[in-house]
Amino acid sequence: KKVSIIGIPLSEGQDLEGVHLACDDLRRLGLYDVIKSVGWDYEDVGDVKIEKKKMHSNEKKILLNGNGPEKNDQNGCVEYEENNIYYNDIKNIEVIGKSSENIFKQCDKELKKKNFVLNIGGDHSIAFATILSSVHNYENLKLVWIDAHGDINVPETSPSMNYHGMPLAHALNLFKKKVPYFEWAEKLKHLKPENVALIGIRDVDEYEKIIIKKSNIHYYSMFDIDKHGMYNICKNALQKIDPDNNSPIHVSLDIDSIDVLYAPATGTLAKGGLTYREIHLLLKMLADTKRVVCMDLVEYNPLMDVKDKKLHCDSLPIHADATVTGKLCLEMIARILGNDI
Ligand code: DIR
Ligand code: MN
Ligand code: MN
Repeated sequence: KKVSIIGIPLSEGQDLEGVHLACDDLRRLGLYDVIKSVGWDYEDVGDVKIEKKKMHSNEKKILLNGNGPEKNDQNGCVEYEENNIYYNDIKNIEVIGKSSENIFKQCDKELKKKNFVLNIGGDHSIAFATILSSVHNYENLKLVWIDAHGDINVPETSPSMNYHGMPLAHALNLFKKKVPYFEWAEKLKHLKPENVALIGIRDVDEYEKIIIKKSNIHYYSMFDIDKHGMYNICKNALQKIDPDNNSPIHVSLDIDSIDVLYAPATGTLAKGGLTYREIHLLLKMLADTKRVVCMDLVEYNPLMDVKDKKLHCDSLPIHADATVTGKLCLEMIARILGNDI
């Protein structure tokens, strides 16, 4: 029972400074002790090399000018103007594409050891490479993507041109054109939509909604969770993606899925998120499958975190200085590794 820890300080998929500090922050707050305390060995393989490039400030392009993508054609199909320029205009695509190859290789190496691979971001951009690694190593891999957002924009529909809003679409091979600096991935197996459950969504862009609805992924909005409760939602999601209960699972956890009250330190806050109990129940149920092989923990921005009030005592060996969101991250890691009460 060993965890491979991979730090992935990639922050170029979004606009804010700080998300690259998460891996070192969690190391400092007690990551190793927490992992040991729930009965696992660990191997920290350090940080993946991010291929930095000096950026000249690129003016935000208004991409959805004119009519934007057609959304009312007969089949409910999303049609959009096809134009190469969009793909080169994904912000920081060179850094992200080149670094993603490094991420893929490191993740692949760790998965081959049959360790539980813990990828600590960084922003959600890292997930294209980590997921392709998991798909590459595990036949029939299933994905549980936990997020306030869909992250399923394609360049033609993205309102921000930030790549962290697109990695799920990219991993599903929904992009219509080749992406510069991602040539290394072109021959790799991608994800199939029926193997994906997207849980917690509540802040989804106009065209993303259409993509989600027609893509054949299984999706669960906050309303679904309100109505049926997390226990039923998680049971249903697992039943849909893995009816035989025997497939390996990759969990991609965006900290912004959780309510601001419990996870204030992230760049794109969306009101009305998962409660403390809901995220713990979800991770507990996933852990109980004993089939989670890899988890991404992304979008934690230590620069935005707030002091923990310490009104409670902690059963985990977390550093006394831990801030609210940092502490939650460590609790969630313990939970996915099987911390059961
Ligand atoms: C928005 C925000 N949907 C975008 N996305 C994310 O820029 O595409 N925020 N992932 O965390
Ligand atoms: Mn995300
Ligand atoms: Mn998000």
